[in-house]
Amino acid sequence: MATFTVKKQQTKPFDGQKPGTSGLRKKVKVFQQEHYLANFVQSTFKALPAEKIRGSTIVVSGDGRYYSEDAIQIIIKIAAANGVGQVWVGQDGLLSTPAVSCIIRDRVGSKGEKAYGAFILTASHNAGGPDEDFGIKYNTENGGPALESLTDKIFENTKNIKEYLIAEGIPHVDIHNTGRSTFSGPSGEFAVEVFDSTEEYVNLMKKIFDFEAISRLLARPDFTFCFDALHGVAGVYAKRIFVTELGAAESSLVNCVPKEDFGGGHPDPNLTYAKQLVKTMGLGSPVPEEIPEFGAAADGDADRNMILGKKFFVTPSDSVAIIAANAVGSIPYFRHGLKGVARSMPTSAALDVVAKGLGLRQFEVPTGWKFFGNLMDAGMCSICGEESFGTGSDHIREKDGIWAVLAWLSILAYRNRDVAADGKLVTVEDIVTLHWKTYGRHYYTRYDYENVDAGAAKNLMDHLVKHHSDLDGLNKIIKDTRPEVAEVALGDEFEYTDPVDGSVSSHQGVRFLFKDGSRLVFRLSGTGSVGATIRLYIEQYQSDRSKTGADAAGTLAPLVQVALVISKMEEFTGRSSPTVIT
Ligand code: VG1
Ligand code: CO
Repeated sequence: MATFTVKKQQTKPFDGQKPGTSGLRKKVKVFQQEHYLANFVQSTFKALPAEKIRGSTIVVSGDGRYYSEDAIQIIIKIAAANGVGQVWVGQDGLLSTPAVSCIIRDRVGSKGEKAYGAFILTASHNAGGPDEDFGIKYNTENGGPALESLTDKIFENTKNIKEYLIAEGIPHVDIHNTGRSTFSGPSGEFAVEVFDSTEEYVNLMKKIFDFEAISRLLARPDFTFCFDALHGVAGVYAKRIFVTELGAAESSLVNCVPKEDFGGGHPDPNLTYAKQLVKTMGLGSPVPEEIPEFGAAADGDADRNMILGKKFFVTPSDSVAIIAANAVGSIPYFRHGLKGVARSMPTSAALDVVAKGLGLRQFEVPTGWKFFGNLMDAGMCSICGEESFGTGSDHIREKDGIWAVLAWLSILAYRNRDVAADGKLVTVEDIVTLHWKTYGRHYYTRYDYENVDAGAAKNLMDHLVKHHSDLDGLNKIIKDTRPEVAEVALGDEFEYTDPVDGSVSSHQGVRFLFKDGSRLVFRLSGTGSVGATIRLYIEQYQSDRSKTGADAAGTLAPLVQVALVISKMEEFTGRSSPTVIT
């Protein structure tokens, strides 16, 4: 057994190691600076209770993007030096973000031990490769992202760090073959265990869903299926679940081999970046002759999802509402009912209408999955979602792309359980349009202005806040711009008080709530790596069931124009159009 010693390495703080909405994300070149990653990891260990770290098990893995393997080796050495007893690594360093959450919660080691926390190596939907992004985030014992109280501590530590602990004598650990390597250090044995990335996660999915019912759906000759992993880590799980377990054809999987640069694309499942899938599903041009009935994609770390029907896009805000409305009958995990539902503030209120209809508790939290965790731990919420293509439930404490696909397949399987008299398949579009007819429709879109000058973005937000103190003036501008748009009834900055621990998160987005239920929300992204990204969320409710089938862009055009005028978007940012529309 190799032995190691612990070295105190001198270092200096780096600016800007503040974790954002979901961890620390920077260009790979920034992470490659000597001591940069080590500083962050040491600052994290220092923010955690020493007695919990001593002898603990920590998970380290991610979406396999460029720099992951180097990062894993560095973290192993720092963990060993900080007294961690064991590091668990998914084979090839691959674990999806939802799988990490599942590993923390469900995996039991050979001595009955469980993981205390995890470093997830991902910048999620951001591009990868030597000139693109890397990221790291820490998840805690409940399997969810570290809360702000912890990330604030980590950030404070990064500002004062003078040295970090690193093991000397641990060779490069093989992470490509499963097995256990052990080392002997000053405080005893230290082990690295490499395990199959899919097993626990697949077992969990089998407990939640009726795999036989989904297999029967996939076997129908009139049901065709397509899944695009955008070269992210989802491919590993898709192969095992959709092909091996559920019997889908291998050819229904696209871009399912993980690549460290995601094949040069943005691993972001939306209409802009999932180009190939969008075309396959008949939403681009030219429209193919044969279009699958169901298409889905996931992001780099497989926590996001996009659901498409034949020539049909399901907005993420609708998706979570529809899953919630159909969960109890279609998904065995929910057969005893839902404890409650939750959405992030900018997500459309489609979920609220379902909650009201079903008499469920409902919560509105700031952007970022960490805010759902407390509600779920307290047994207050079963299903939650974000407009940013994130959907999930209390089976883990992260959003879950593959889960969302299985949830949709379950709903389709259930709706198609008795072959209808005419034998016609109930499609994704049928399910969504029927939902609108029952609950009304929330027309919705999001405009992103990426890589805007940070000062300009701040000025724009300040300008918007000023409108709050003069709603009459604001309503006059709106009337002069588009008289058909309703008046603003309330303007504020969203503030959230966690009902479980009472913690308050303020400045979570600038809101304008209109008298007819429409909403405009502006916020700055917390996941970008350069400059600022302004997100503009636009929502309009149509309760008249006969008007739910209109074109979304056309319906929202007046409200969009109002948003651009009241924010002076072009004046502040110099941008006449957004980078991405979702
Ligand atoms: C974005 C989304 C947010 C999501 C976060 C992490 O954050 O808006 O809803 O939780 O990304 O998703 P922001 O601060 O850039 O708006 V993931 O899949 O990138 O971890
Ligand atoms: Co992600």
